[in-house]
Amino acid sequence: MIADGILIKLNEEKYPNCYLHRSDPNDVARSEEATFICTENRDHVGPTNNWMASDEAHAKLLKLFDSCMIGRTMYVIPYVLGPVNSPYSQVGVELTDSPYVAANMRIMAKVGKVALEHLKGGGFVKGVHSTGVLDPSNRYICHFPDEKLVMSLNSNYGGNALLSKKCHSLRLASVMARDEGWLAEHMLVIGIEDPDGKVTYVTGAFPSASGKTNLSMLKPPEYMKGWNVWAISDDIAWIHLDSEGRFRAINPESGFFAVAPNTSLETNPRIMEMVKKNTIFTNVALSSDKTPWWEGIGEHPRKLWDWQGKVWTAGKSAGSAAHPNSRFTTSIHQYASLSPEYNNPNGVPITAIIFGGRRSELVPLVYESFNWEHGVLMGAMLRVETTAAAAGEVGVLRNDPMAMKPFCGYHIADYFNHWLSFRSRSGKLPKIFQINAFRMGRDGRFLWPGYSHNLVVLKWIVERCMGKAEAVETPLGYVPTATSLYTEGMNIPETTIDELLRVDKVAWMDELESSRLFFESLGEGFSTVLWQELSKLMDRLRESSSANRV
Ligand code: OXD
Ligand code: MN
Repeated sequence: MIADGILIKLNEEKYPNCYLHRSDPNDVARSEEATFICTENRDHVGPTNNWMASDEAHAKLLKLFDSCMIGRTMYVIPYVLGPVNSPYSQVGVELTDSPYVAANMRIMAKVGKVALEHLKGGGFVKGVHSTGVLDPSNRYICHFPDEKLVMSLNSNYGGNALLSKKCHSLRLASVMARDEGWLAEHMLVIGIEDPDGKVTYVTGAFPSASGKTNLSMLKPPEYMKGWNVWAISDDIAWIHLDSEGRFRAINPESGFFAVAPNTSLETNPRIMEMVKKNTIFTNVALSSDKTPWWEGIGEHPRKLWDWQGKVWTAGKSAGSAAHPNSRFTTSIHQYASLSPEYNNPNGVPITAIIFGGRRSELVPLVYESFNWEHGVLMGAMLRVETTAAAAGEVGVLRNDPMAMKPFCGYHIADYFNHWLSFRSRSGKLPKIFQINAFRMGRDGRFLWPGYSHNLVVLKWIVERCMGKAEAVETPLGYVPTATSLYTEGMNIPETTIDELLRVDKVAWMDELESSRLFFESLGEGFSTVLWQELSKLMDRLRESSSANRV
């Protein structure tokens, strides 16, 4: 790859066994417009997915794939997703003509003989990928849930081409999960250790590039001695019910393919330490000493090449030096605070589920749902600002229910019903929370410092689950009292905390109206339980005048 110009070797002393890859500029993010769910019947996929009839998709793709690998090397990548020996793990095989994809897959999944051993005569997901000619007008990422097949052409970008990730672990797995009674979710999984040594496991669904990796790899702030966060997953969770009806989560992946910009020794020293060896960087900038650079990492070096390899001068060159969606791919085993439970074949027991995303206004820093159905409504109503992880405009508000809009492989109304079905199947339902670390003040600055300080929010969530932390009952749900959130040593003015926790009832009525329109667009299959929850929330907002402390 170095000889062919696909990779640039980085400084061996400072970044041993690390490489830089520069993508074609038209291929730097997930291509949602080129992503299709292919079934016989359009109703299967609903209005939030692109649909193609499976016959038509087969015919189209077979033609486009014809001879596409001539003169290239084809890599055959058998992989296991999940801990070896876990009943929840799955096998897939990806064929690709991209050495870059093969090298990334080797980090992101357990590949090789281990997959054949796990197979034991069972089925596997089939993935066919070709770089093609990177023609965006003939780019297709097609999923065939009925055949457990993915075909991806004309993109080498991670989310489009590492077929174990979004294609298998989420789009196809979500269909299997519905049919078999489990959940395949766009969620981080972490263990939060308190000063008594008790670890509480939580999952968190946030849209792409909204802080999941940072939250899962958070280093506690100085003022939270005795606390720690153990990572199990930064992106995907497969959640099964155990024999006692408890939610148990595993991470199907073995590596991180995560956003680089804004990661620094200050914001996340644990990630900085992890990526210092055996890492593939994609579309970051390059310093003259052959070390990677991105916006937010610190001082500009004197000389820099941008993500396209052009000389870049601070204050003079247009755009950013690193692409906003530039990434690192690193093995999870290099992470110092990896949970000892990461490989537990039964997964970890989940006490709380968090929904979140970027909202510069409206959504309080944290609040708790009243019950499961209300929590499912909270997830279904998730409306967030778009990020650079998908091609298209950034910062536009869109409905992204459960952070699964781009990843749910079937009708989203049906998906909500699947979530609701856990009410009767589990006697140990996790509590559901929503968080928003991106609320801004009138001056356009973030009110909350985020990063390591997010542990203050996680602590409140853990303490709510233990029945310890105080809250105020608002129409929206349980919101912390300023004192229950306050953690000794935290240096944030009380007025800022008040603003972060404020529930703006008028603005919420507008939000509910846009949720109503979204739900209406989902057709007749949309749950009556969620309609009732929405109207209860409307009534609470209309009627409320004061809040009750609970
Ligand atoms: C990702 C994404 O890369 O969500 O994880 O786009
Ligand atoms: Mn993701």
